[in-house]
Amino acid sequence: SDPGLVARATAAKAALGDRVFVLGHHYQRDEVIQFADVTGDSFKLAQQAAARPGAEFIVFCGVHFMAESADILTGKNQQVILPDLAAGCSMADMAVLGQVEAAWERFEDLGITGEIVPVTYMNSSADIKGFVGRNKGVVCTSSNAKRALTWSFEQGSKVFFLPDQHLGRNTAVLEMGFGLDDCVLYDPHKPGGGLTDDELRNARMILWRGHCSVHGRFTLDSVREVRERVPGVNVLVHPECRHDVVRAADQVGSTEYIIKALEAAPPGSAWAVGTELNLVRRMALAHPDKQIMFLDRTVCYCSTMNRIDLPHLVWALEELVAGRVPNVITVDEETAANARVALDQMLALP
Ligand code: CIZ
Ligand code: SF4
Repeated sequence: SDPGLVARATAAKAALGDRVFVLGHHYQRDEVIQFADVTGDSFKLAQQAAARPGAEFIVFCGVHFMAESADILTGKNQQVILPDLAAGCSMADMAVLGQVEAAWERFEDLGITGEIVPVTYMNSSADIKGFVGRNKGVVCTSSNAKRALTWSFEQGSKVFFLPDQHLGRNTAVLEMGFGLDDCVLYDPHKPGGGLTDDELRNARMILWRGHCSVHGRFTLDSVREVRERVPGVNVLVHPECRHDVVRAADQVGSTEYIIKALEAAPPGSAWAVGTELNLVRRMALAHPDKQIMFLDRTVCYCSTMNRIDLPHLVWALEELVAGRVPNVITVDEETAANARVALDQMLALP
């Protein structure tokens, strides 16, 4: 990265000292990660921010929903800053509160809301987490999705899973023994979600039609191609990948699971990894004794994650040094309180 910018970021961070805490998501660029005080997935980062109440400024190098989660979990004296406001998440944007409320009204008309537990993946807006909290549901991450579903099926007979259809389907079918025909897909762009009353009455998993634009791009052909090219390769994918891809893989797991699996892998072993490219490249560089490659060379970075680059980070830090607080992400009190209910429920999962 540009030595001038590296020097400016270093100087600005030093000038701010403990007043600033920089969080770096695993999918961030190396030029940004080098300035992170902690790296992690979205939930770990939000918790780390909350664990440092002395840091007035939390600079979140990640995407919008993650900065919202950090604001929900941190104290009032802490301000969460997103260095580029255009860093959103296409998956989170696929579930808008009005659409989700319209779906819930449809379920209410059918008289089935009493049986349904709403579950939302961490990768959703604060509004959606608030909706789930108001309706006695739970948030989940890709590490605890099975525990969240197990708990939910103790509370009711159906789950309304938002916004990632793949995480919902993969967890229900591959980890909990559900059939594919227990799952239906609710499409917010079709009248009534594109489902008949009977389909909704019979379904156990009502999956929202959302997906990750990065992980959703790996295909069964990606898996076949790498197996042919690299005999003995281990295929390791994130559960945001499509169901057929996860089924064809050797291992599936969250970002933290992927990192640990690659750390523990024996020297000389070959790994094709189906997750975000910045992370895979960093893991390949960190473990030169292992052959770590990207599952499909045509799939690229998460474009919104990559919006946070060193120039944006330098700008945000220098603004803080100058006494201005740029790009603050705030969640209104009522939404935050409801979202906290759903997040606390996740933390209380057995
Ligand atoms: O795919 C993502 O964006 C993930 C895994 C986010 C997260 O929760 O850290
Ligand atoms: Fe959203 Fe996918 Fe990018 Fe994660 S990798 S921020 S889920 S679009």
